[in-house]
Amino acid sequence: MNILNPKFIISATKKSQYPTTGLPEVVLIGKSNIGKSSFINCIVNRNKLAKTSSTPGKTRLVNFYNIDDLFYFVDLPGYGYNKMSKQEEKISASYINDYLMDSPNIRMILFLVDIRHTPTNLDIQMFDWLIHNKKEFTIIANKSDKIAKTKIPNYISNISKCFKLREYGLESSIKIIPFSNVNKNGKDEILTLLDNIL
Ligand SMILES: Nc1nc2c(ncn2[C@@H]2O[C@H](COP(=O)(O)OP(=O)(O)OP(=O)(O)O)[C@@H](O)[C@H]2O)c(=O)[nH]1
Ligand SMILES: [Mg+2]
Repeated sequence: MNILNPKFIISATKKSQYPTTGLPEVVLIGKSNIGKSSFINCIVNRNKLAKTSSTPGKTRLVNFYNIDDLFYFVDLPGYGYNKMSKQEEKISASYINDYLMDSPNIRMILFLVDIRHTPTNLDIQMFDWLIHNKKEFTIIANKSDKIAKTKIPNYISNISKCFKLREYGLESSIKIIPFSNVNKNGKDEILTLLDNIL
């Protein structure tokens, strides 16, 4: 896939604002500051299409990007940003929930976690929610530039253990892809995945 014309469409606060073209949607979920917005920029080869920040809590709404009229990237707010007020947290959670619960066009869910760290309690909650709601998803182990290449398999198997993939019999159905927005590790694999599902 060679992306030529990615366009920002809308920052939605309610379902009535979601696009109605019926194009498939590829959605990014994960904790604040994990690199969801950076991931979109990396895949579409633009530095500033999606707004990113070194401070967590940058993305607050449901952002739709039209990618060459082939699909939408949907950038959701992150969770677990501890400087958010309870009220803000509730609003963010409702945006995430509303979108994931009943968007008919979701084709692919990319669940970003930090390759270096044991998934947080909120990551585990998100994982359980996805499983419980029978959502198919792929885990992106981001920020792999921060660890030695030779150690990547160890970190991936730690994430797999924390999510109990083997125990749940999910080892073969849920992929964990090491990725980096900095050195583009994993980018080709994602582009191939997108080609295959679209
Ligand atoms: N080293 C490294 N830094 C990254 C990577 N991906 C993102 N970052 C940095 O992490 C910070 C957060 O990135 P964002 O893309 O804004 O994160 P987000 O998940 O969209 O965050 P919210 O909008 O708060 O939910 C920025 O400073 C990025 O430069 C990566 O693969 N490697
Ligand atoms: Mg963001």
